[in-house]
Amino acid sequence: MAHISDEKIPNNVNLSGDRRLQRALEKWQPKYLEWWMEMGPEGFQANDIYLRTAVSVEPGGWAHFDYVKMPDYRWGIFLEPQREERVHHFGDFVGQPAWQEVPGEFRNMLRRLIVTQGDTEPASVEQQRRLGSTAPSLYDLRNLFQVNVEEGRHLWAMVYLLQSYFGRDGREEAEELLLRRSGNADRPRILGAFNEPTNHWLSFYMFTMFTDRDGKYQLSALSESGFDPLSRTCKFMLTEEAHHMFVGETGVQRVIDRSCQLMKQDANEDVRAQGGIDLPTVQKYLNLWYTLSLDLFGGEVSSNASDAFAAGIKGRHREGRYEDHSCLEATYTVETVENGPGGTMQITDKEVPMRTAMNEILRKEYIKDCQRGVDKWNKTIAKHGINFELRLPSERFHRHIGIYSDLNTCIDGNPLSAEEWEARKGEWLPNADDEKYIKSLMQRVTKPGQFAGWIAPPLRGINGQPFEFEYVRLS
Ligand code: BYC
Ligand code: FE
Ligand code: FE
Repeated sequence: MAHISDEKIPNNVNLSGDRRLQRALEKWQPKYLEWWMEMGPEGFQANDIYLRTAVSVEPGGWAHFDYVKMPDYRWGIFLEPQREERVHHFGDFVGQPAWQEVPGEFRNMLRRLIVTQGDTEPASVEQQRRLGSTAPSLYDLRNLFQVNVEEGRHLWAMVYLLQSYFGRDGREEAEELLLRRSGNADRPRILGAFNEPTNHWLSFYMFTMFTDRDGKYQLSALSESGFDPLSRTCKFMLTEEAHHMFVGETGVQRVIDRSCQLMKQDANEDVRAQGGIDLPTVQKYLNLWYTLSLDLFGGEVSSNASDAFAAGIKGRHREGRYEDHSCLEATYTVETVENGPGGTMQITDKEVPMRTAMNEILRKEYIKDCQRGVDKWNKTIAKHGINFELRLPSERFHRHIGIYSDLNTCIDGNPLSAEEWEARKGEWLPNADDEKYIKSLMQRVTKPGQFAGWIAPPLRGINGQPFEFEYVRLS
């Protein structure tokens, strides 16, 4: 069998000079392609798509645009260039040289973090695999596929770490990553949100807005890592993540824009009567995907998070901004939920060691970033002169992980009884009618430059092309 050449797998990890890695990847690559054909985008595998491919880490090198058939996409392995003098800059090993190999005592912790990260990448491709048949335009169809191939590359990035640094069990984990399936009862993906259906475009935009943004913060925390190969891999992944969040943020913004136009066209401001997505429904899908994504940060108080920080393996978002990089003495205030008198729930504040609160500290950064996006959406609504504001629900609302997981609350975070919750949840989360309505709108539009009636065109196209460019050649 021919050896994988640097031509076929663009990389900056000296693949052609590393026989062991080459052999491992040569075994894994056909299984990856099998997975891609079975679980990747349904249809369109033989079509030419106008895609961006990373061909080097040099400025400009990772943004090469051309028509490519997805199975021929050059999934490569790129790390930020190594800096010789890099040291641990938080945790218990501050000032010591960053690790270039996996230290034995932290091997399991590191493998678990890499596997968890790796698992989300193919999971998202699986969740999105049927969206192509209902794309609102060729522009959006192309963006979906761009996101999909890059999530595929993110899987390669984690597989590279497993195969290069973990020996046999790393290779086994790399195979397992191709065997779990999003939403499958017997072998589900690891984290909650990655088993939820994303089967229409409103959910897709909310997913790329909120769930890919979790990716940004998790990758950012891992890019601070004292395990240098992990840090360098995550830094490069972050450059691709920006486009995924752009797809989500502008996707929702275009839905809102269209919705506002339709409101003004109708005497009763009835958006659904005109085939649009009304703002209260947008709010419900925001509530759903935002809260599912909050869960991805883990428990507010976590000994795992504390251990990872202590080991210098997972830091905070932009760790350099903080003054105290040891956090051994510091505390952090979190809420606790306890049973109060007469079956009520009482919420009180509690001080916990700062290191155990690292999941919550990261989540708070994420929330700020989400709020910035929602503010932008609200500007679009205000520009139309419409009196409506979208907002982020309370952190306590609709949670399944952490201190609020047993608590029912309204969107403002005030406790509700189980009966009240059952009776009212359809006010805040998409109900069966909403789902049915949104799905009824999902009709594909295939002419270049045309868009479905429920979404406005983008302001500009991709890579300086006009939005009426033929982003996907359908014939
Ligand atoms: N669902 O100590 P705890 C992305 C588990 S997205 C199910 O509170 P810890 C992307 C947890 O594993 C970024 N289980 O939390 C986006 C633990 O299990 P064990 C993904 C959950 O350990 C879009 C137990 O509950 N990257 O890249 O600090 C498209 C107690 O947990 C969940 C990462 O997540 C959940 N939501 O874990 C494509 C980075 N949350 O040990 C891609 C790597 C927690 O008791 N992962 N559990 O069996 C991590 O950093 C951490 O594992 C977590 C938090 C963030 C998940
Ligand atoms: Fe990713
Ligand atoms: Fe992503």
